[in-house]
Amino acid sequence: PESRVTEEVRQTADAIGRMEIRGAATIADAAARALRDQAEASAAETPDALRAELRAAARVLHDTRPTAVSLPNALRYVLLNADGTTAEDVRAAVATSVAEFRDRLENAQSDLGRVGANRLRDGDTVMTHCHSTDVLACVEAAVEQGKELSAIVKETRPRMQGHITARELDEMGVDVTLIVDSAARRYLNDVNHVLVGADSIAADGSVINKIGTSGLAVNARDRGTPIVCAAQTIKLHPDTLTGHTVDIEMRDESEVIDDETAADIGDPTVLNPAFDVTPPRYVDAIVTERGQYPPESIVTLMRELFGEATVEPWVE
Ligand code: RUB
Repeated sequence: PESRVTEEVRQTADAIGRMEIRGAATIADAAARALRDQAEASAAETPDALRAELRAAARVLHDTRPTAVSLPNALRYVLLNADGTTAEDVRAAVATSVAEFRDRLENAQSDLGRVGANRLRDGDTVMTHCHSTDVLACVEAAVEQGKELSAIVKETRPRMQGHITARELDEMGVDVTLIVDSAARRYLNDVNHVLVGADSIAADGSVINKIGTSGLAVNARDRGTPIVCAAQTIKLHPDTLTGHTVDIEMRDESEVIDDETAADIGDPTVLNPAFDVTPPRYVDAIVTERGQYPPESIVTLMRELFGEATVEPWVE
């Protein structure tokens, strides 16, 4: 089945690895679509052969980036619904579950946006880190309610996802100020809320998000500025219910420094972690499509949604 993984799936996996497709929710959406393309393009004649191909495609997608749990959660959703007694049935079941999954993702984001918007008041200023579609959904819903907002946007070294956030906020009519990451503490007194997204949420309420989130949260707590994490329930990491930790992706040093500059300064070791872990005590609230939770009680929602056991349907 490995050799039958389609070029489209491989291209999606490459694009996720290179971060052309990035952000937890966007990665989940692309992975689900890639599985649908695999099912459509497959020449498999039996349901078992088709399911084996889908599992192989899921493994290729799964092995791209380790931290955003929305990726395995998306793969699990589609594979567990790939039922049918003929290959045609399985193909149809995959198409239906991918469509369902994408609808749920979209609805979850707009429901979450309305919950998050209730925290924001007319005239508020928010500080953002990285680029999160869940965070932007909260801001957009607030703007649609007629609230005028300003934003202080951290540029987010090394990949500058803050630029994407700045553009999208500007398009919503939000007044945007861009700062370098290290200026965040200086401006925390000027903001009413810090809004961040999540790649994963652990059972103890820890938020795993873009590197720099934890330092920002500690500083926000020190300054008394509330920090809110906007994360759909697809960001809840089921493995953490059984004691597993979340892998933090280490990325290439070329994202931080080019070879020539590195040589000039004596070729130091360069570390480039993409994410960090913010302990629950520094987070005021996790906003989901099911409502707002204190981080410490997110575990009750996780048990309700996942039960105790996690399955990995892509493993052979
Ligand atoms: C993106 C990042 C985002 C979350 C949430 O990291 O940390 O805050 O993924 O995004 P990267 P969303 O740029 O390395 O993928 O709310 O869109 O799921």
